[in-house]
Amino acid sequence: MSLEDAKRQIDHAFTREDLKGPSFENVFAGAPSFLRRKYTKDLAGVDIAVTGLPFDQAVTNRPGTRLGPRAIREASLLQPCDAPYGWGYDVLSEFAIADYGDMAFDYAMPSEVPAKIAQHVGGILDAGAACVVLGGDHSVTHGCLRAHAEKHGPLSVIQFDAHTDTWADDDATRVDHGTFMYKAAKEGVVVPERSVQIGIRTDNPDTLGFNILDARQVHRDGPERIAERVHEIVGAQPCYITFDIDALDPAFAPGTGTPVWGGLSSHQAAVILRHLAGIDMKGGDVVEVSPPFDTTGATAVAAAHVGMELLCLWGWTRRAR
Ligand SMILES: [Mn+2]
Repeated sequence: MSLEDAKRQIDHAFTREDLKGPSFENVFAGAPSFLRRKYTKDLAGVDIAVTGLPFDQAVTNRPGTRLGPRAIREASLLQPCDAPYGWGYDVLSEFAIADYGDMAFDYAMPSEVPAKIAQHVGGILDAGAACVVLGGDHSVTHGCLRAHAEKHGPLSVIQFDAHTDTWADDDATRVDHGTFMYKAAKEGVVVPERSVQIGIRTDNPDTLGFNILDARQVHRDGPERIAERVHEIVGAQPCYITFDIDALDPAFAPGTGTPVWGGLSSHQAAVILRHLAGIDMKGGDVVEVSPPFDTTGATAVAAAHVGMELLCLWGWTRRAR
């Protein structure tokens, strides 16, 4: 398809014939798939499937992240006409990326959701695609970690967050966005000593052995040095990146359930992510965007950029091989 033909087409989410390539559809029009990728359940030939997990019943404070995937998709429409800044390659043109849509589940059965997520994400991985998730509250990461550990073994996790999410919780029927990392560590799907939590600025005396690079360290040492530390901790281990948007300061991401001051700037997060290039990232997510509290849309824009960076990180390592 010529560039001119592409520009005349609309609704690329459904009409695009090639899974690869940029999109020049009017940003303000048409059906909003993530980055205008094809919206499909057919994973044949797909390198990365992006899927939404619109679940928010595990929050301790303000809800609304069930509306996150839709808002992040819409905010992503600003990006797919140019190669992503600073990478030197266009992940959208080199890899087949599809929008797999959202997971179906019964909203009235929250205790079933983590297992459903593991099944949903596991199905994507079994089809031979990698998976990038749009949340949803942070509890959705638990099922994602289980699915990835099932395929790749125990994982290093790189967690951007204001909170460690390792508060003790030994009740298997509870679903809680503040305790899922405790459960994931106890289950053995993550390896705390080869994992790192970045941007933390709430107190939790029991670290469970996770490495913590708190927000003050990011401000003191700068994002390049923080990325170096992450490489030292994670090494060549298979890893999963989970980005809670509340890692960013409320000035940059107000639309989230549990905002905490003193956080990362979007610049610091962008530099850290770019400097993680080379890690063996198997999958990732961006979570905790709550559109009802996102009065300017800035939070969804930040999350859409994080989503793009996750695709770039995955592609970088496959490209190098
Ligand atoms: Mn979190």
